[in-house]
Amino acid sequence: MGVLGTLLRHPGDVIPLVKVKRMADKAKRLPKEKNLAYCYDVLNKVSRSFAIVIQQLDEELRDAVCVFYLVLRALDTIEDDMAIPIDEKLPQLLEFYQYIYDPAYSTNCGEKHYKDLMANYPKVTAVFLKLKKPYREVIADITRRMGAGMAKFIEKEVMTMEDFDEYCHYVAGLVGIGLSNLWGASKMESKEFIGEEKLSNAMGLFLQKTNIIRDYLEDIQELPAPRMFWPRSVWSKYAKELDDLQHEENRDAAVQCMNELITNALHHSLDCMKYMARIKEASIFRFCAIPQVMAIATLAECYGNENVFRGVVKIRRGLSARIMLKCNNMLEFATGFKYFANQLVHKVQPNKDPNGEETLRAIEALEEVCDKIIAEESEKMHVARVNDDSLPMSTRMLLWFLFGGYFTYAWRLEEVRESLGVNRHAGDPRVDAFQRWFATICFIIISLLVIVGKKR
Ligand code: D61
Ligand code: MG
Repeated sequence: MGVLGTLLRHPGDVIPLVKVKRMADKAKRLPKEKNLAYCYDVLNKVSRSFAIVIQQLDEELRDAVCVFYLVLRALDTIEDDMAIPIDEKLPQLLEFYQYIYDPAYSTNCGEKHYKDLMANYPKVTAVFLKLKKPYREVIADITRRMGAGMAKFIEKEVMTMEDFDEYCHYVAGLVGIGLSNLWGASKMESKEFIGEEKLSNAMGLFLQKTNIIRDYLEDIQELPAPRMFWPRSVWSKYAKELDDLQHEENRDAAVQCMNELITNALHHSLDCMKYMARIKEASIFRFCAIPQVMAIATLAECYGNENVFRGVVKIRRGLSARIMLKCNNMLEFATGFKYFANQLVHKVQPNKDPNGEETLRAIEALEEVCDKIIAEESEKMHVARVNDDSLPMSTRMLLWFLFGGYFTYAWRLEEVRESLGVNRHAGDPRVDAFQRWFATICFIIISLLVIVGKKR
């Protein structure tokens, strides 16, 4: 189906797509300083979606998070390059956290934009070295731990569910932990975020597991050697070899296997909701919320979907644009989560799927939490609206002009009479005096009301 067909089916996508295109164009405008400009340019090239959410962060954190991303992306490029022999890769992964302080460090690995990043790495280092010390320390600490974890798994197969969680902790959970440390160090969020590992880890696991599930085919077909992250304890229930799942004759088993992994990933969603509920600052909230809602939308799209074993399954661009615009607060976030949880639950066939019942339970628990948050947040908004008894600006102005007019009229009664061709002394002076004082008192009261602006 072409672009036009998609838009005709989803006309509501058009405006979000235009708005997000504008955001993306804005994200492509580069800073003046040349090293910083390189960082944002290469960020846009290696990750369109993270580029947009990083660019909308507050100035205080933007460059630190951009560099954090690029440092880890560089480390991951070494991990992912299947052409590097293990005896060279291992020390590189273990020592990478030291290279990030070396202004001359660069290397030749990866492909396309990743290769470019590795070749121009000194530009990233230049920006890294200018970051505040607490930010540098967080980045170096996470890089060290991630490199050690990647090294551990370089020859180790993901066998059990514990291995799966451990690997995902190294490559993504640690990102969540590092980000929490950055939030705390910036003082934009409470210092409780510093050292918080459980919920921060879950944020990463949910995203990484979603990627691993979606990318089955791409990873298994990787050249020169396949990358495999699906845990053996799960896939071995459905096939002799993980590779077999890509073949047409094993489609049903493959889909059931994937569904089991999706159900496992869904178990992290409750901790993700808890993490999100703790965030106060709006740009950090959006930064964290958007990837999470994208992830649950991707899981809903993949669930029961044979196409995962035929090619790349992605959410509609229009849908991802709508998600980007509807992640501004806890109410929108819980509403989005619930929407996709609901899409997923409608695909569950408990009699056909051996894990159907468990999936239903996981979704039920998630929907319950979403409903609770939606109710609480709607109530908060309602209370805020009721307590907000300030008069709108337009009403204040109107009142002020009306009584200002009356005030002027009362003090210039004689001129008014004259201009109407009446004798200026035609009125009762006592009534005139009363009008002047009455208008003055009214005007003072209204002026105060306009400034304070309360209804009651
Ligand atoms: C809040 C907001 C964003 C979060 C978060 C909490 C918690 C964790 C994460 C982002 C990280 C999620 C990673 C999910 C995507 N997976 C990958 O990119 C895999 O590589 C993992 C190692 C490098 C991590 C790089 C990274 C990613 C996102 C960041 C970040 C660093 C720094 C700051 C903000 C976001 C995957 O990569 C393959 C590819 O996409 O090319 C892999 O090799 O498995
Ligand atoms: Mg990797």
